[in-house]
Amino acid sequence: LDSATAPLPSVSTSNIERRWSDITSYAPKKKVQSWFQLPNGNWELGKIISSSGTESVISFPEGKVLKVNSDSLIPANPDILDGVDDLMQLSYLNEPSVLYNLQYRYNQDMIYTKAGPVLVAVNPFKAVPLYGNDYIQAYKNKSIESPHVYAIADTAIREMSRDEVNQSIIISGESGAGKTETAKIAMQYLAALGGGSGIEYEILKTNPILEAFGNAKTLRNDNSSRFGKLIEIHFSETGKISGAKIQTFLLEKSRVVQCAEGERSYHIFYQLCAGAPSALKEKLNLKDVGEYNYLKQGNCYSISGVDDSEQFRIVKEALDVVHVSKEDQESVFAMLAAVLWLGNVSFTILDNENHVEAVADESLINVAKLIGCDIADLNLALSTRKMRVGNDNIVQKLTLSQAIVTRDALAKSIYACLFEWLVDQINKSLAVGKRRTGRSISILDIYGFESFDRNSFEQFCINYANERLQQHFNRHLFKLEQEEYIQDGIDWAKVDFDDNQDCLNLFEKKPLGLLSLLDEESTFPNGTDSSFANKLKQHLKSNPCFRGEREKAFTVSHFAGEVTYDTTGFLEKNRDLLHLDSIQLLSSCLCHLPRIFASNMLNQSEKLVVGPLHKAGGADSQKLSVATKFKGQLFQLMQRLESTTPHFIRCIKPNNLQSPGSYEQGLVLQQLRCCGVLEVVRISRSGFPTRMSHQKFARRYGFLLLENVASQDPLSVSVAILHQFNILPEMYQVGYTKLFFRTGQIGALEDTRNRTLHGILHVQSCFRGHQA
Ligand code: AOV
Ligand code: MG
Repeated sequence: LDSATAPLPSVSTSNIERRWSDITSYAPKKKVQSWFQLPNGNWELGKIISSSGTESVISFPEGKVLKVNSDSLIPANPDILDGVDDLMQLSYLNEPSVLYNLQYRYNQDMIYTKAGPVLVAVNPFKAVPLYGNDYIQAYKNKSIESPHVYAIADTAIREMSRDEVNQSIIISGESGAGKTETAKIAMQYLAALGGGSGIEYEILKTNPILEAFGNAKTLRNDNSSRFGKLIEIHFSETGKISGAKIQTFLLEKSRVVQCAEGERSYHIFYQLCAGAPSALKEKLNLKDVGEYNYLKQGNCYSISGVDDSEQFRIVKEALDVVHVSKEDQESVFAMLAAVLWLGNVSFTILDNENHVEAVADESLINVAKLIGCDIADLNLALSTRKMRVGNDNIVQKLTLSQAIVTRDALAKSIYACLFEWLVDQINKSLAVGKRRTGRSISILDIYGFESFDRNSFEQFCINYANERLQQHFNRHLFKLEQEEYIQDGIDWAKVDFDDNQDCLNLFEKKPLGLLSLLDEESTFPNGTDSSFANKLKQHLKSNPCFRGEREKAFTVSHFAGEVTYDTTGFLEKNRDLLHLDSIQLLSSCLCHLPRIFASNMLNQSEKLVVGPLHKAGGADSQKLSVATKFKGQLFQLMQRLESTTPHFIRCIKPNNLQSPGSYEQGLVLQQLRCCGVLEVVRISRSGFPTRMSHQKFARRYGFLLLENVASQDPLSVSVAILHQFNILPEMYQVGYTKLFFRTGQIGALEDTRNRTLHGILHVQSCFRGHQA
């Protein structure tokens, strides 16, 4: 029982964030360390030499001595606390101390630190020696204790079987902070522990595929996810992986046809052009990346340190593993080539009304050949539009700008359908067998918060998703926590946190929220981006999270900072219409993929509706706007996550250069502040994160009791256990229905229980051996 009775670190909540003037009152003689903020905003550690009244003299390591206002000093922790594993252990939990602790660890490649229940991961931007089989085994055997994604994944597995509750690992952070890498590291651990059936290998191979088709180089991240992903990994009774299911959210379609200077389109296009063997190149008429308009605009073709042709080989191999046939793979590549050639299709102007037809050049011919349709049909689909007027079908010629929009819409929808089709194929291959247990661990990796010089509809959706996710984080770590304490009659100090409900209301309120107004304007035939912007300014000007800007722009105060959105293109992207002509064209194709796409698209007419689908119409089924559909998906996602035990990982980007060894305090601090990490630590420190009902506690540990308890009711048994194990009174609280423990308390009990059980089993097997 050693570990249970060992002295426990004392937890104190009284000395959090004291200002220097408080400290000096009881330790005036000692040379205490203190933080002083330099004009550049960074903090420097100095020693107080003397202080009198409001002034202190402070000396810095290089011999510099300053006389400063005592109020500007913030107490530093004693050296012995340098680089602690968990920020909860810091005596002073002020911002410079937290920044310093993370930096101290980061400099030694210890990129993971606990912040109470949350794992903080600082992106190393280089290979760090923390992964692989030896580490996995060590975390499995618990021979390493330091914080790690592996430890989080391990806890998820244990809690899944202990509590019989599904688990989720929710990874958040700004663009480029390391979410996708972290998700892969977690998958690696789950695959290693739950492996055996071979399905784990397939699961890991979905990563290169989805990254090739759904990631791209942006100004923030060379491998930026342009879609959200939830992967649900299912486990059998015996703890083996039995299958998985991937759900994706809103792929950034516009990137296929346009991207900013210095950015790339989706990796797969460059991989295909660089890596296709010559026979395939010939068949698809593939040219150099520089020949394609869609790839030219970013003026960026390669990523330093990445070999696109080698990546192509890896993707093909992965497609084999998830059972996409060679024939289907070739169709996939043909569709990619078709998209590229579509971007090169040009138009000639026929009359002075600017009506056009497509030029019947190599590009048009190649597109027709690749998707398997008639050149004339393709030309008609790109340059005309059939309309019904009364009972007549009339054909309207398109103007140049309409034809370009039609062409790009076709390219975007072919690509989006291809992506969906791939996810479907992957899901078929990973399908959970019939003997599903319903136990699963889900990993959420979405696109991170983004703020560029110019932000459009895509950033609007991405940041809205992050806002929702932040609320989930807040709900779990603050609101629910506080409510649960109050309900169970536990004393505790309330901690304030930044609630982002106001910002969510700005998006979601009906009828006067950003999403509703966007949908309303999208359904008006005469609605334009400027009329939309004007409506926002008119209706939302009194909202504290909203600010109208010049011309067509507006600013939102997000939890992670202010972002100014330019409404140009909002309505078109939200409507996301594909003309019936294009759908009909695809359904007439010889190549089977476009036909599959078309049959999926046919049940979406060109009419945009807002709100719930009208089922009755039958044939006239209608299309939801992009924003409404996305909002629905996010609500569903949050509901699903609500039914799981969450494990949160916060990724932090230490610099904007994507380079190792650079830790910008200001940048890190801003991320720590906006995601509420410090408040989480404060809550956990003053709170009791582990809890168990009286019944469960009595059932689980009752057998360890050495003496019989007079009354068998769960509360009496529980209290007897607490006494027997000498759990200090300040380490737990007894609520009306549950016991609440400070961090680490249950661990010691679990160890004893496991050792005792192991002992019993050992005795039993010896006994059986003896009988035989
Ligand atoms: P993100 O997922 O958070 O951004 P990534 O996971 O793609 O960010 O990480 C960005 C880059 O940081 C990676 O390509 C790696 O080079 C590096 N990196 C991250 N984590 C590690 C690690 N543990 N070890 C080594 N390098 C790492 V976005 O998808 O843009 O929001 O939409
Ligand atoms: Mg990512």
